[in-house]
Amino acid sequence: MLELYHHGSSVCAAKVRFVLAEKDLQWHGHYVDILKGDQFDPAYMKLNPKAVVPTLVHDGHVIVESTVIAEYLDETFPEPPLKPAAPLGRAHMRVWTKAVDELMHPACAEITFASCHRHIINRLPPHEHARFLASTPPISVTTSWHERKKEIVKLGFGAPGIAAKFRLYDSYLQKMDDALRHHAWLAGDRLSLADIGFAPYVNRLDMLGMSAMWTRSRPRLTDWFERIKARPGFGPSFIHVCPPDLTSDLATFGRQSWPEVERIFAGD
Ligand SMILES: N[C@@H](CCC(=O)N[C@@H](CS)C(=O)NCC(=O)O)C(=O)O
Repeated sequence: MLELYHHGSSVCAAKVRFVLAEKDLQWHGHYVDILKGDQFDPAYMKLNPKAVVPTLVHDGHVIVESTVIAEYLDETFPEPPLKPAAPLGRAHMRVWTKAVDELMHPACAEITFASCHRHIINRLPPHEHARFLASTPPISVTTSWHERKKEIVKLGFGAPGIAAKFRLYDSYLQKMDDALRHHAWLAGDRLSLADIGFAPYVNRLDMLGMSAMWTRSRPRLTDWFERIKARPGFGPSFIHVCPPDLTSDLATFGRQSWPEVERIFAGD
């Protein structure tokens, strides 16, 4: 049995849901509301000591780290394969998935909190707000997330370094557009874990109403995302699983944040 601990707006959880959907695997979900602090429940932290989602439990075996989970699922359930057949292709694919883990994800966490999630956290009653911000373990989304989350919840776009995260994100949108000049998908002619790894990060901007970051000037990326959205697993993995109030918060707060984003790129 496959059990997934996940959350509606978690990019890392969306990656795993998308793999499960592409492989047509049945799974049982446990919803962990990371905006209310469910991830800090000691029972959950026994499964995932970083207090993050997702966590996969397969026949009682616990597997953490979304990129590791994605590869585990691909090896355990090989059809259809989501890795290029040749070692060189797999190396190219892993350069993309490594960039997701090392660069895109930390940038996405900051962008999402500065644009939207800080407003949701700031709606918590004072005692829950304080407990929520105190609970992040020392090693979590990043090794500085405990302090950084507090800072971004307080200062939003005023937190130092937010503009750099948007620029980094933007530079990867350009790398994707460039790569798609040579083949239909990021690591070759077939959808792979590289595309599945990046799809949640492009979708995050889309749900924040920030798709102009690629639709205005990156036609290959625009086409790629249309093809991602056309896959049968996209709706169930990315959209339907996100509670309507959270979808609405992402759209509303994202729209309010857009002028700040435009200011960042106008300063280039
Ligand atoms: N490297 C981890 C990162 C997981 C992660 O950062 N998850 C986020 C949601 S996408 C989370 O659970 N955040 C909890 C928090 O901010 O307290 C993975 O790929 O699984």
